[in-house]
Amino acid sequence: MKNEGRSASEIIQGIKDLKIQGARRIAKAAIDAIIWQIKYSKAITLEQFHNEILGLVLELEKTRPTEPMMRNSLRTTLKFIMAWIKANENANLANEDANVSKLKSNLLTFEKKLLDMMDEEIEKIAQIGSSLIKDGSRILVHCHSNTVVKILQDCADKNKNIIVSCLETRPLFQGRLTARELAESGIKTELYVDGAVGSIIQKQDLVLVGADAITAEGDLINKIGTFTVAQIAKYNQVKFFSCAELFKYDPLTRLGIEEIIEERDVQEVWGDGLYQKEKSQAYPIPKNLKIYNYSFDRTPASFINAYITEEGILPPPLISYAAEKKLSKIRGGTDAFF
Ligand code: RUB
Repeated sequence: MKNEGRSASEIIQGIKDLKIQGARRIAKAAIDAIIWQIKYSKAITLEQFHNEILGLVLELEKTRPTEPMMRNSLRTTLKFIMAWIKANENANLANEDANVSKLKSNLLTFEKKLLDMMDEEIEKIAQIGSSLIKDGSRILVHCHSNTVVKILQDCADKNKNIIVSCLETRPLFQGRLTARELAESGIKTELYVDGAVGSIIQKQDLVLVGADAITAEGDLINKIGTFTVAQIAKYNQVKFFSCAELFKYDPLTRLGIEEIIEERDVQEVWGDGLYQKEKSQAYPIPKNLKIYNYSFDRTPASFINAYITEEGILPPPLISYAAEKKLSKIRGGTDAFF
């Protein structure tokens, strides 16, 4: 999905509507929105420019509450602006207008480097992940993770003969998107309803899922149903891996702040209900029926064999150390990438 050329408000709407989905795509789209804002900003003072970006950051963060990869990217951006202003306090520039232009140009470079970093990370994860998968493996996947798809495509590129079982992933069926992408890549792909997981787990060699958030304890927040899959995998001694950039780590969880689990419109659940032929013909939700639509769930670290990250295969207890090291390097100041 390409976001280039889309305005910041189109990107915001695209994330809300799930036209842009998957944590890394969302994070990249958020950076695209910042780049758009830099290009079209009318700010002529540093304060105006900072406030413009801050306003956009707050709007973007509201689109999907369970997305630390987006939040980390956006907060890194704010940190860059603050560090830049501090570092250039005594700059002998002719006027504030020139200061703003210089900041815009430096921030643009910074954002592009963030995007490059994310592209390099997924390539590394694909290499590391595919090296873990043996020829002939059967792999179970849940929902749609761009990172997992990339690993599986890398297996195909290396001529590994794999069979992937995709779970459909109610209520919005992102698992079908995974199935389509894999089948189109020439990978042997199967599609099952979510409830089939207990029946098919024993023929799987491993489970691969993505990650929306990773907590300080090494717990995983991912699409609803992930915890069920993890429990069934553990019960059947099938290895369970989450494939994730370290930027999915949420540093606030170290302070005891719980990751918010996004709740989405209940029509997503009812709208595709059993009796419905078309969305417009949905039966109204019966009075007294309470529907819950949690988008994500939390899988405790003890159910996860390891995270496949750009820095290697890390067991859950090592994640917070590796991720905080990375975050502090990138947020260290204006010269993080220079
Ligand atoms: C997608 C989902 C994915 C993670 C990781 O949920 O849970 O597993 O976001 O994806 P949604 P990626 O469809 O609600 O965004 O590997 O692409 O970052």
